[in-house]
Amino acid sequence: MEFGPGIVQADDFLTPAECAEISRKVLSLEKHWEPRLGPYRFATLGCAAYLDGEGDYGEKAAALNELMRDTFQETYEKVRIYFESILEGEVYYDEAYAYPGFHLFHFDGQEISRDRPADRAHFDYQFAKVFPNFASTTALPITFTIPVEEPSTGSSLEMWELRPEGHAELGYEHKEYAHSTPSKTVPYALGRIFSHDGLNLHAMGQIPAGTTGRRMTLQGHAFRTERGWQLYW
Ligand SMILES: O=C(O)CCC(=O)C(=O)O
Repeated sequence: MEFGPGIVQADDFLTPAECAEISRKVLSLEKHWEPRLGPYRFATLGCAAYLDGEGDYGEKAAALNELMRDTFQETYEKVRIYFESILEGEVYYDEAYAYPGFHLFHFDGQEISRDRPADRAHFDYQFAKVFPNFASTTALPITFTIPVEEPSTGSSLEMWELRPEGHAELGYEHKEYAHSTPSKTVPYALGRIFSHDGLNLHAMGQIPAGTTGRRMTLQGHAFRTERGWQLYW
């Protein structure tokens, strides 16, 4: 499988019934959701390196892993088998790292009309926070997103043609770049799995005015290790 500049691999993955069941389970665990900084009542279920990697990532992952694994075991195994079919080598989870988790947003139709994905454009550099030997790995990392519940206007990913080399050349002013440079929209679809290397500037796609409902996605990463590919969040 080839990843790299701008490449998003998309495949059918979960049926609508499986998505509904996962969503039901996530909703039943509302007391474990963690409100996060950001608009649209942003919350997560699970521990994420990009949010928790500078704090107590290891302890937090350990505290949540049993619950996440017991609840979403079938889906995690399906994710593992999927990546084993497109990557070379063993694909596995490591209990010292967090299992894939969920992004949750809620829209009530009253949100400001000019949602701008450029405001949240970013690179997925979080592997550097949780894999101390990341500099010795030459394989590109992988980011994946599976929409399990979509709001009224659907969901998408926004992507710009900017890679880490260009990021450095811009003095890391990537948000200015995103605001002034055209981007490409990758439409999501319920139950499909979308994977890319996370190293193109990207963001959650635009939320059109009047959007209502919940946007729930299963999020995770794969990182190349000596053993194979480790899945984590
Ligand atoms: O929610 C999305 O569509 C994108 C998530 C994202 O930006 C990421 O996983 O890095």
